[in-house]
Amino acid sequence: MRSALQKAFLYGICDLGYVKIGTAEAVARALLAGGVGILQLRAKGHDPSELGDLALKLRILCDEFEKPFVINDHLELALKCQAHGLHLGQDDGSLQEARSQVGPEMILGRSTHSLEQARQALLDQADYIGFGPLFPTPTKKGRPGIGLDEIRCMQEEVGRQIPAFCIGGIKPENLEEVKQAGARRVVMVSHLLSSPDPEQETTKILSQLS
Ligand code: 3NM
Repeated sequence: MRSALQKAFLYGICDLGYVKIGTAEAVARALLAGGVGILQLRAKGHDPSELGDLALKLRILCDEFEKPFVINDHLELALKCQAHGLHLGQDDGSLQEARSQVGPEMILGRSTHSLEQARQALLDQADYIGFGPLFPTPTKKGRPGIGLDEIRCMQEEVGRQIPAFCIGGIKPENLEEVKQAGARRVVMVSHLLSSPDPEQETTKILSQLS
């Protein structure tokens, strides 16, 4: 799945803040069919014990589409469902420690919120980073937007070496501006999940990225 990660330009997140557990598999299928290159299960506030069945279904689905499946936060759950990746925030411990627990194969992603954190994640051998939130967003409440000024430098220094996905408040209305600022890869959560047709919307956004 590491080579699939290199080819991922649109990162989809099945976020249980927007999608009910019962419809999550269908929504994930729509995102994958629409062309997301990587899919994450994000379930803030849910106990991992509620998520085992869904995580396994999504991992199998991602196998079918040959796209990496990433679990946000929950290392044990990632191991249990044989996810291809684990995504960790700045407060979720060191990547080195996580690596020692998940073994050499698992993709490790890191959220970064500044150029300095992005550089550090590269040094810490993250396999990819998220970089944001570019704009304030209801999906990650209480965080100011970091703006677009550091994107180009981040892309040059970090994004040339590992995939770097800009994230946070990205919508069709600002996608061109985000690209002009130097972003090559993006994550979109609320826009895709709130769309009446997530598959078609994903395809449309993807066509604007390449
Ligand atoms: N992580 P939307 S911003 C999940 O900056 C997440 O680390 C962020 O959702 C970060 O596309 C974010 O709805 C929310 O704004 C992205």
